Amino acid sequence: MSELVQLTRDGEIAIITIQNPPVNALSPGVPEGILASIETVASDDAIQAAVLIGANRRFIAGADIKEFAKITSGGKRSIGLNEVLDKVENCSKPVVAAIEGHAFGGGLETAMACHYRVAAPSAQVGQPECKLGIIPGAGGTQRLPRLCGVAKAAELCAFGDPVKASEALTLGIVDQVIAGDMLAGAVAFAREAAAKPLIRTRDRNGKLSEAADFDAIRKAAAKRSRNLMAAQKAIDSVEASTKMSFDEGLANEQKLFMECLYSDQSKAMIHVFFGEREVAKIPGITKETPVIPIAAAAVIGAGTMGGGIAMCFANAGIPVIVKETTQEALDRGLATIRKNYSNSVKKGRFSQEVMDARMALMTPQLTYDGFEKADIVIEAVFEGMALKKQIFGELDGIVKQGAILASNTSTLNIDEIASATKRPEFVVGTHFFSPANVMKLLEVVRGKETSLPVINTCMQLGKKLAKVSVLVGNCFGFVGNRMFGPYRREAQFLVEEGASVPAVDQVLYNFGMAMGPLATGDLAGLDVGWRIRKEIAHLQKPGIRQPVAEDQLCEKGRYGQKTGVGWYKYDENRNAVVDPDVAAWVKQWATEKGIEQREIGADEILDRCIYALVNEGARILEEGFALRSVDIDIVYLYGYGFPAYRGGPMKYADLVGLDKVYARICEFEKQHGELWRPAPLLEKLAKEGSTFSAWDKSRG
Ligand code: T1G
Repeated sequence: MSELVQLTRDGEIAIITIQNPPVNALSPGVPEGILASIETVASDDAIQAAVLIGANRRFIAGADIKEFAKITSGGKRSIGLNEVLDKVENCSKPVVAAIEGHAFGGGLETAMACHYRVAAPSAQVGQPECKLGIIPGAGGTQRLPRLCGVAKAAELCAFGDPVKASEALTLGIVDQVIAGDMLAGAVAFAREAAAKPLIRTRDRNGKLSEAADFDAIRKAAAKRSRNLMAAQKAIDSVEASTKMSFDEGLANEQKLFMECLYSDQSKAMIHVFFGEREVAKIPGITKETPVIPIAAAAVIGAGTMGGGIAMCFANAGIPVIVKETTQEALDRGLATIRKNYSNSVKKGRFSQEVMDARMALMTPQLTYDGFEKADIVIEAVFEGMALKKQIFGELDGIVKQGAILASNTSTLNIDEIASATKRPEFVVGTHFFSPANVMKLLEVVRGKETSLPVINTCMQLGKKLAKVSVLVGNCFGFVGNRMFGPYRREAQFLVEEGASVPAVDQVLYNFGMAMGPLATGDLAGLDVGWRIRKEIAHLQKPGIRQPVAEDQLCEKGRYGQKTGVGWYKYDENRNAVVDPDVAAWVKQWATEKGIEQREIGADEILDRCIYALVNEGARILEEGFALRSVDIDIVYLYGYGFPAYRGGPMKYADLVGLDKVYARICEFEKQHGELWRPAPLLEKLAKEGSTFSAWDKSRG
């Protein structure tokens, strides 16, 4: 028996225990161990039934995702699970799956091949494969509809959301919910089952004839996961279960599974799965690195960002002081917070009691009273260096030693802000994204003095605030905004050169971005970039082309949604309406600048915008302002609406091929000059036929 699967007995009941920490994935050796155990159960007359359970109160989290690359690189034929599950299902003795923690993907498929399933109240089951760009590949789309009905099975496989044990019981996925000692309860259940006739899940065809509006489910899946192939394929496979025999359905599922597995979408989404976990690993930070306890917080500024940040702390149950300079500003800030919470209550996200409890954790005030008790203070005031340094100077005299002083600046120099204090090792950037109570990304900006315990604390705090924390370096715009500059620059240049505003946005929207670059400018406020450009105008290199259109729009007071006009006009429901005036003005501004207007195709629009991201990303990596290319990808997925099925800008470039990306950028350099000078790292990797992912690995 492999050490990954243990077979023990409790009288006439066999206990098959999966022990493959941390999540009991079906790594090589586990399916084999299950198979050997089942063969023993079937052949030993002393055994009446069996329980399949996971060690550490965790059932099986699915196939070993790390193995997929071996399949797509030709090193391995398949996950080889179907043969094993066929043996489980055809075992002559009842096999009971005892589910604690997560039964996900191949884990649920294994449980459904068993004859019965019992679950702990806190257990969750699900088919999240579509979040990896694949579909269930071991019978999930054939056995699940037989247990919970066709429509529900299609939804569970297309959306990938888990269901709790109580709902799984109602749906018929599990047969009993057992509180307390799971093993004892499962063994007792198995004893009873031994006396009952065996029913294989594959034979439970009753629910296959239930009505299901597959087109409605396809539409809902397309709305929720735009352009995601796996979601649609999963629905196709479940629908096939109503038209084919079990074995035909299984073969069809395998075919669709392989189509998805070999797709770029799946490679991208598996990259994201491991990337979300990789970004939390910081060289030099270990389990021994101290974490500063955060039991009380304070936020300076109750504006859009300050208010959203305060909500994050209250949502996490951490008391938070909210300081403003005027009562009017404080009232306005609190009113916005209250409105946001009321909207959530109206939408049934949580109760009025929860809202009241969160509001009660906030202390709005005009003074620094109580700041001496705060474990972290986050400054979220206007983007002005002088004001920030004044505030950090004041905080330095008030806040207790050992507390963290953080700035929510989105562009300014953390070291310069820290220089206003005598404790730069406790100063850090915590760059939230608007709306801060919604957006999942948190850029943790390390200053040159910022200590590892402070970084460690902020990375962990991000998790507590339900954020994805990414550590970035202290360069202008850090990672996200530094790359966003060239991306939006190219979008403006393309419009000045003749592309229409909606055309540019539509190309990036079709690519999968949540919103086009120009509409995003209108959402964030065109004046934000305009003020920053004016602040740094003295830094601009002479002779380098600068976009003109957005500054001109701002000169006209067109800041975007907040003024009702920007690149677009906005109706009373904030829907964007194309404004022909803008096209006429841009034509005039371009002509004044001697910029020739021409027909521009979708490929050029896409490549200039996305490759501007990639080129700047490569510069950030070689300058050391991001630890790994995957960190940049995660920043773009959670902060800038980059589609997960593209993997992020750096992974997308890898999938296109860095040689092609480099060649295209060289073309643009010829046409548009030094703004498009390829980053040396990109040039190097392209010429070596390598990838950014390989570069990450090479840095260990
Ligand atoms: N394969 C390989 N490694 C895995 C893994 C998996 N399925 N799941 C987790 N890990 C690693 C993870 O990278 C991390 O590693 C460590 O385990 C702890 O994970 C045939 C084809 C179960 C909810 O999609 O959702 O089955 O960073 O930090 O927060 O049809 O892990 O420590 O080195 O996430 O407690 C379908 C994926 C696979 C579930 C636990 N299954 N896992 O969350 O721990 S495809 C999934 C999760 C499949 C079949 C198909 C979560 C979790 P490291 P963690 P956690």
